[in-house]
Amino acid sequence: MKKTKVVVIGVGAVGSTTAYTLLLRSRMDELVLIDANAGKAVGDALDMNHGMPFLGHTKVWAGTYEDCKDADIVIITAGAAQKPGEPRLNLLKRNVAIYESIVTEVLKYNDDGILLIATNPVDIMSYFCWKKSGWPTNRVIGSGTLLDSARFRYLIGEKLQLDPRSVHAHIIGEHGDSELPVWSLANVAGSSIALSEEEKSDIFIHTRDAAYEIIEAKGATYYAIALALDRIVTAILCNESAVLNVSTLVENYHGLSDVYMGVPCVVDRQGVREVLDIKVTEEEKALLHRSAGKLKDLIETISV
Ligand code: 6V0
Repeated sequence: MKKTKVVVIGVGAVGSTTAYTLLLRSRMDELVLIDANAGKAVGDALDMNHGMPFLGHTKVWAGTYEDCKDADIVIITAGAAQKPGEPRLNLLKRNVAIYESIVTEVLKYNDDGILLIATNPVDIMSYFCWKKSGWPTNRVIGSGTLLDSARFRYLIGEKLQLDPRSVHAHIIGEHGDSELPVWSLANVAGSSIALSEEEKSDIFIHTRDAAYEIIEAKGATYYAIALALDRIVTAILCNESAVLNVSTLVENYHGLSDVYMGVPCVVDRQGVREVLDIKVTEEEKALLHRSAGKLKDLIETISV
């Protein structure tokens, strides 16, 4: 049987935590770490290999782009970190420049894997990778609003004193400031969520602004995004057909086309098998259009 292989490009806070999470859960046979800072990848691989007597069979090594050959999934978490006071647009341009070289290198060795993007702004970086790679959209996936939806479910669960796994609720649109909660579909066991408008607004604000709060407290966020990426990898490798709010290309979606954003998708071995056409209210639709409009404006600023 063919060995399953996952490559993580960019083993900073997010990449190394993701790699470690995948390893703990024995998601693949082979795990390759690549970073511009080669020493970091070498050190992480050594450190992880020393845990093998407690774990099992996964082969981990610090590799080169040649190791992308035969990879089932290439996760890209490489990126320039935002400097204090730096506009988002600057970050976008720097990350697009980084991705130009990364995607070019990956494509030399792999033409049938799945690209899983986490670098911010994730919807734009995913759109860039789709265009640059020429791969079908199902094989270029952004982490989208999966993390935001998890934060949302956690906070609703806290409020209702329920296990967040029993809360079904979605954040869609941009992974960022213009994202929106789909309260009209939020439910527990099929019943809508009985919270006041004030409580709902408080939950959404804490969902949307969670990253700011964590970055303020400790400089970066990485545990929950690592679990979200692990969730997507599992849905792909185990051919689960799981419904996950990943970033994908939408076409004729509530009147929106040619933009990547977070929406509920069926994820299986092919990647995004299907985009689910959920029902939203007129107000939610207007917010979704506003979010997509912002993403489209950002896409205009990059050349692919
Ligand atoms: P970090 O800790 O600075 O790690 C970035 C890594 O990328 C470093 O190890 C760099 O050496 C490496 N790198 C830079 N350029 C290259 C290159 N050309 N080739 C290979 N490696 C390179 O950042 P952190 O891990 O905290 O964040 C990484 C990205 O994830 C950022 O864009 C974050 O904004 C983004 N996040 C996305 C989330 C999501 O929900 N999608 C959540 C959290 C963070």
